[in-house]
Amino acid sequence: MEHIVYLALGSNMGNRLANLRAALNNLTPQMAVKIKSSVYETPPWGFTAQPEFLNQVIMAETYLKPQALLSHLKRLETALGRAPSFQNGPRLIDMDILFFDNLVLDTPSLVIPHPRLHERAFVLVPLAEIAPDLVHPVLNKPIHELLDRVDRSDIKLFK
Ligand code: PH2
Ligand code: MG
Ligand code: MG
Repeated sequence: MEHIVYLALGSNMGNRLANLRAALNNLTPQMAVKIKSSVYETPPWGFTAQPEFLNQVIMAETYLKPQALLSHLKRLETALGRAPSFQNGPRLIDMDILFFDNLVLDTPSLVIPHPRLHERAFVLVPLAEIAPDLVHPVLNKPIHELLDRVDRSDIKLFK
């Protein structure tokens, strides 16, 4: 069965744009990227003494199941050169699963929808660009409404 997934990508080390592009190019053949948001430059959230991030959200199709998708993304992050950091610390490339169909999953290794997506303008701004009417399966609110509740003033289009 084909699944629809939304991923958040982030990078704040090295050539950030090249890191996002390399990540997208390497998602295949396990995933087919269908829609890409613009790239945004965003102030670091959580741990602020680090460089600004580039963030992007994509929609893709995949036959992978959630746990296999997570393994695929982790393997790719490592292959692209990501070294261990600390929670919310700097990273060469980060790929997080936001949504997986309408699935609600809560396991020690994987929580779907991403548990903090509704608090993060750096996710909601690019997500609202490509899927404003998508309904969050736990909060039962469309993305554009979730976006209305956060401060998006420091999320800049990157060009
Ligand atoms: N990712 C984090 C922590 N903080 N801040 C921004 N702006 N963008 C991110 O992608 C990000 C972050 C942990 O993954
Ligand atoms: Mg992350
Ligand atoms: Mg991550």
